[in-house]
Amino acid sequence: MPKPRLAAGTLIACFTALTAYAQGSSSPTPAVQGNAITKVQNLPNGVELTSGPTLLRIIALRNDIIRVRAGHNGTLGEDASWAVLPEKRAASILVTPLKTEGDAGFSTRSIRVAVSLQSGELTVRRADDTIVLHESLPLAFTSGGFQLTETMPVDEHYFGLGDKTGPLDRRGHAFTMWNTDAYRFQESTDPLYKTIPFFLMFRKGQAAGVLLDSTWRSSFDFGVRAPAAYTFGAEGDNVDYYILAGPTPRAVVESYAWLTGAAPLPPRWMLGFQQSRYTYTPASRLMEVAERLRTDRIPTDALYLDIDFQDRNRPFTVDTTTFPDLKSTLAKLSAMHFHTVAITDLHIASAPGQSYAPYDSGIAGDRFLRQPNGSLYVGSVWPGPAVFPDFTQAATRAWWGPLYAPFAAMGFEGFWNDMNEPSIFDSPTGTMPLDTLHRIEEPGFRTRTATHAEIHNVYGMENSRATYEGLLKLQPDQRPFVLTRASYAGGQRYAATWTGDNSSTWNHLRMTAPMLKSLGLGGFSFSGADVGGFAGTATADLLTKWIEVAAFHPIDRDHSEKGTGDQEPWVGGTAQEDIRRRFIEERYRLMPYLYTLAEETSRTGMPMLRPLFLDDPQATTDGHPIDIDAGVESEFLLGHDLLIAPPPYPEAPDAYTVEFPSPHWFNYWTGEVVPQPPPPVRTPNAPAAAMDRIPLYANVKPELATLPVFVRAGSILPIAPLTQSTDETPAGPLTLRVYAGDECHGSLYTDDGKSFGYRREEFLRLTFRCEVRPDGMTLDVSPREGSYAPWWTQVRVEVYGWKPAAGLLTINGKQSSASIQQAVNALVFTIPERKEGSRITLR
Ligand code: NBV
Repeated sequence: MPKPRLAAGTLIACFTALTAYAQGSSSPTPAVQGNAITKVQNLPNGVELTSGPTLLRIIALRNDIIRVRAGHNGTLGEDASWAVLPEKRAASILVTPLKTEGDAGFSTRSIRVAVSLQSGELTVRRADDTIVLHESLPLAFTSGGFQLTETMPVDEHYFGLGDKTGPLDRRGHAFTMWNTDAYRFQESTDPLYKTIPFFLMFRKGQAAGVLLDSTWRSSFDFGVRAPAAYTFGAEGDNVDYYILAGPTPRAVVESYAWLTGAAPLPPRWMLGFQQSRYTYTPASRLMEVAERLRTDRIPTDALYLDIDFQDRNRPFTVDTTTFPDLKSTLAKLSAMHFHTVAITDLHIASAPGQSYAPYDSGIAGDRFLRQPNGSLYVGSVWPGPAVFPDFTQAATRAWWGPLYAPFAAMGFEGFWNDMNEPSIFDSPTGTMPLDTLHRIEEPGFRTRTATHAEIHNVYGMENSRATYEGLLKLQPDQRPFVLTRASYAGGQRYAATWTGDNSSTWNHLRMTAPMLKSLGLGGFSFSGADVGGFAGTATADLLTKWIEVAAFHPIDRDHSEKGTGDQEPWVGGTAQEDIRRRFIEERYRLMPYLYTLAEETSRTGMPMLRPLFLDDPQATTDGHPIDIDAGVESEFLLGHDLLIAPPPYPEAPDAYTVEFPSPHWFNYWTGEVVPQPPPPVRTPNAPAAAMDRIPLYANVKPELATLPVFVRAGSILPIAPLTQSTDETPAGPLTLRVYAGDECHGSLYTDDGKSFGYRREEFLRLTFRCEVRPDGMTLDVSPREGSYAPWWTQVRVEVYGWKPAAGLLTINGKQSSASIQQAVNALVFTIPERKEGSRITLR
């Protein structure tokens, strides 16, 4: 290969930039002779390098996404993945080989990939020369595994890794990925239920991402072992990771969805309030709860049946003594507009000769995991001794799916896959032995036997996949609802999730925001935490505040453990219930906005619940992510437009500061503009300098009955009349709340909420724009897109933050006689819905 020459100044500039990047790293680029590159082969889409026994291949899937693979015996590992879609792994673009002395690599339109020939270290830069990632040590193979070591700039912050507790910013913390039944987890418990080995780096307003595609036990250390380096690696030796160059956090999240797939559009009822308990039994208790929800007018969509509805805890059975006629119970609930979800754990009771169909058919088809000596693996869980389906075989999943047929026919509309880490009671590790054998028989994979050490982290995901795909086969035109506890990267394609067995404490309420933000960054937009807490009994105030906050979570499910006090919305008296009802009602009014967000997730991967930096990476003047400021961790965005700001310590009566990621906001409840604050008070918690770096803040005094919610200026929110379930057609006009501001816009997506008709154009999409001009305000409602007819015939428009001089309203060029009413902080008028769209002018 000809060695291209570059001006010496360029090399010096690069070195200086790297040193500045590390800022404090004692040895930014140690020369490790042993890792010198001995062979370089440029490929049309990347480069292949050899260093001793190590083979490294870096290819560009897109201008902004590269895949890095390495093997240490002169070959690469198997090119297969449970997380990354096959067509994405096969994507490639043409690259330009690097012409920098001392480096091998390539450039695309967006990035430059360079591997030092001397040390083997990889550096990825964006076209603007900012550094995406820079190895401070070359890739190292350890016994059976590998580790990557990257320079950790002092002002870089790390987000993601999915199901994790602790501060949203992972800097200064280390984590393990090993799916674990973490009953009663606490703030520093690690690992938890899911493995999402994907994180974002954020520095000076720019973001990038890394997906480590390894199902083996993996670890991530952001400066714990070495203060100037972050490391990640896994126990398996197949090095396979992706670097996503951003540079916006939104681009990183969308790239991750491009690689692993976005969560499919859920049935609309998933977004309603859900009531659960371990367990509503007997049937009369379930009906009592259902009836009370309706008589107390607590809008609700879903009810759950936990393990005690089954015969001796055996999955896919019914305890007919407590549920003598489950079919008619479910029919009654359905007539009351409830959707009932059944738990179906994956451990199948080991019950030979007992006519237990899942066991018998599984044995007949050889569907269960075996030990190295060939005998079945049996572990004790809820049903006692149990066997475990071998979900990494397509044939096992095809066997599992039909087990749902009688339950779907009975009237269950959703299914819940619990305990699928998998959790085993009689094992010292809480899970099955690492040498338990799984069989991979799967399109896209080499057919082979793998140990549990390799499959453990993907086992729960393949369980939920079997459920999802099985339901799709049984009911091809019904969107499945599957809730899973364990999963892996990409698992969002099959199931929604929740944060597992939290506790009924104020601290656990506080932990919900960072946990759900992190899950959302990792593809799991449809997530929730047990409202009121699972373990323990919530006090009335805690349950109230939790219901308030969770009204703005993607999944809003009240759930509690066996043996704890009641936790339904009426518990604690009518004063508390009235507050709780108000918030659940508000969720239902916001349903058009929520459903529009869910559709956005399914199209782009953008999570419904977001950290503030995701939409506003440039919020702060010094480029730090606003979410790391004290107290801001509890705030979250619901979509681009709503900011929810619970107290950072929700039980404390102290006033607190809400920070906003952009300068103009309205109070959601009153429609008032959030005023520019007086000059900051210099207290230790809110030093003036910190406040100077953010666009806007407000001081709030917490109260039990209120929750600060704000709307971004320039939003248009679609709101519906209140219903008691999403099955009900709202009666009355659609409301558009227009909050005057720059780039004023909004949208609405709807469809039948349950079928795949939307793939056949049976949806309705509208976009709204408003503009304030010197001579008045215009509001444009786009023509209808899609063939689905709206439920409204009129649109009620509420305008906040702007007043007309003359009070004249023109609709599509004609002066309207419709009256403009002055409500508190808003102008209100009603216009007819029109298929062709409308232009409204206010003067
Ligand atoms: O099935 C019972 C529970 C369930 O309610 C909970 O949500 C799961 O996370 N399950 C765990 C097993 C027992 C936990 C003590």
